Amino acid sequence: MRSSLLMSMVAAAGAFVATCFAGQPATPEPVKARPLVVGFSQVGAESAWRTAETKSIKDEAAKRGVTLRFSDAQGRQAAQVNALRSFITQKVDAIILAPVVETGWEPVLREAKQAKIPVILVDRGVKVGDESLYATLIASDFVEEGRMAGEWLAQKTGGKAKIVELQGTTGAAPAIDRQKGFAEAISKHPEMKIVRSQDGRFERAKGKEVMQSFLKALGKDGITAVYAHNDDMALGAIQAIEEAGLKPGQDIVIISIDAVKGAFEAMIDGKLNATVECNPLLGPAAFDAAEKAVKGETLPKFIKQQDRLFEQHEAAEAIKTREY
Ligand code: GYE
Repeated sequence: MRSSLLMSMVAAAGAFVATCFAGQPATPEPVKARPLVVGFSQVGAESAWRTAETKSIKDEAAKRGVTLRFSDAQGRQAAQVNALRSFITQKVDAIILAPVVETGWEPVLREAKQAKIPVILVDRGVKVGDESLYATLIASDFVEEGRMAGEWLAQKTGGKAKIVELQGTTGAAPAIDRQKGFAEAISKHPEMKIVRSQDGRFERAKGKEVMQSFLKALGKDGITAVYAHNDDMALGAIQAIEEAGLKPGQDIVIISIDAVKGAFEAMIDGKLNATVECNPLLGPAAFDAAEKAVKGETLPKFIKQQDRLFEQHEAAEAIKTREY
């Protein structure tokens, strides 16, 4: 009696253990992928465009659970090189770089490559002999933007203008290329001349200062148009023009690039005539690229952003949906 009870207890226990194991998966659950650690070396905070780009990248990192190491170089290439070296020492998974100028990047990019850390370039390109030093460039075509601005101005002025040019940071890809595209477009119009051209560092205060010096040197009749490589400098120039007793947008035609909110407000006020859009919301594309590059996927060398031009008459409607 006792032994049969014992035997049935053993059998029951065995069946219980068997059921437990039958419910277990054959292989252990896959370990969840570790969130990426990404270093972002930003140029600075010189313009509304730049602030919008920083926000887009920070927001997207937070959305994806990416740990972002952020470094602001305050416009100095040396500080960006230091930031990249520190990201390499920290063994980040990927680096996002918005390079202040085009040249001088080969050594540090080679160090990143040796450490097998992919570098995603955002918004500005670099000049390197070896394209394998970066995974991709996500940016606008700045030559095309300059061309659009030049063609628009030719149409607006009937091919006749005394133009002053406010250039972006010397050596920066958008300054070089926006100058090139614009010059190419107006070269078809012999009566369109650039009478002065100077670096305004993409900053509003500097744009104003340079415009003041242009007005002083050339007088009120010496300038009929302003071409600014970004909206912030155009907004600074508008202040200088008003302080000189002239009507911006009427006495002097003004076109710039970026299409930030401030430009739409100035167009609604009739002080800016047109702006060429340049998309700063590069966060989603940058992290898509970083995730692919970390997995070892090959990316196209240039992921081009699509831009368009806005005129005054479109500003009131367009401003309602602008995100930056
Ligand atoms: O147009 C300007 C900024 O690199 C495209 O940099 C960017 C430029 C942008 O500061 O406002």
